[in-house]
Amino acid sequence: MKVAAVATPAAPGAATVRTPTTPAADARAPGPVVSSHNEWDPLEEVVVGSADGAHVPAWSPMIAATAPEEERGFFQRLGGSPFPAEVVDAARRELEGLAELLHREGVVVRVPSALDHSRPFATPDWESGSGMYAAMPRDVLLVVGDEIIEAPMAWRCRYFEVNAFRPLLTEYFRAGARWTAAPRPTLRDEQFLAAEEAASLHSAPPYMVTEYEPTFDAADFIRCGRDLFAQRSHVTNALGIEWLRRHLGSAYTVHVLEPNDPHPMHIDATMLPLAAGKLLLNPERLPEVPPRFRDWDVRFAPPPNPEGARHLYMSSAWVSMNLLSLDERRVLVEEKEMELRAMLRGWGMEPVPCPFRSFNALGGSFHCATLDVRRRGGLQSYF
Ligand code: ABU
Repeated sequence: MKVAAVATPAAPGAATVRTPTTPAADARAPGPVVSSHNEWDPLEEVVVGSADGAHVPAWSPMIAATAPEEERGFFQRLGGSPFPAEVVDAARRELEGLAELLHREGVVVRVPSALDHSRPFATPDWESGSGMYAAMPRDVLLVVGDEIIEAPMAWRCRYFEVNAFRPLLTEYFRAGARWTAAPRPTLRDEQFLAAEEAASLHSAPPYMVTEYEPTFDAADFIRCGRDLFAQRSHVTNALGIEWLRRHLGSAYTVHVLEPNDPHPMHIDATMLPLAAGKLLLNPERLPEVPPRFRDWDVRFAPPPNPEGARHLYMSSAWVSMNLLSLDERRVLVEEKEMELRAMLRGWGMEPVPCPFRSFNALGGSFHCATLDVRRRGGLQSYF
């Protein structure tokens, strides 16, 4: 096996979604280039992920902990190989549709640079037969105010995924953003519960990552101004949450929730604040309103629409509630989620339908596939 010490450098400016990109920095309205404090202020600039060259992660206990059991054969057959072309093509078409919709709404759309996800790579401690993709900027990067934070991700195959976003990060940094990388975990074997250790537990292991070093995926955090809500998961450990808490300092409070999720990985199909005072909850994972939200208008998402059965290789069907807000009223919803659309209308919101069912095969939906780099609005407390 040919092993490269680092992944292919990203080609600066290479775009995978044919959509107008940001005007030159000097043509942009004055103000911070990166500024996003919550999930709902009016959206001005967003990164949309790319399905190009997506590879299936190799089967391992980490994958087994979060992938639906019925898809085990898929990973065992294709792990380390490209996702089937029809899956990637359909996801690419939907990403293009999403980017065009956002552009029509006046949002500046940015895309990651091309990265060769087929290349094996290694550190002094381990090797990975391939990378994965750059489809989910939400997992990789966390925007808190004018700062973009690179997440210390726990899946080895995602170790260099951030490289697809580096040209953008450099550009944002040049334009005044703060740019931080959380301490890069070594991801030695000690970072993971051993397969036999997991198997010896009476029930499913609570978390596959140990507390060896801090790890987190950015999608395990939800932002509500001065308050962030997090969960521990198979990729986010207590040290990772503590690292972010100390890094953000006393201006922010990081709350840890304990959803009832047997396969926790990312909190954005469990809770999603849609506006100041409006919270959408997953009725299975958070059947009781977290105390912090008792003064909010909290509603439970209806069950996902089973119509148009498709393979969900890396997520649950609850990606139905993985939404992206254009502002406090308008929110992107998968077009076939009719019950959710009706529920949102009854809540005084305007659901904006967008086809995105095929993309779900890659493990997420609108929130996962995007990173809101700039929303109009300042830092506030909502509690
Ligand atoms: N990665 C988005 C969350 C998927 C899930 O909770 O099923």
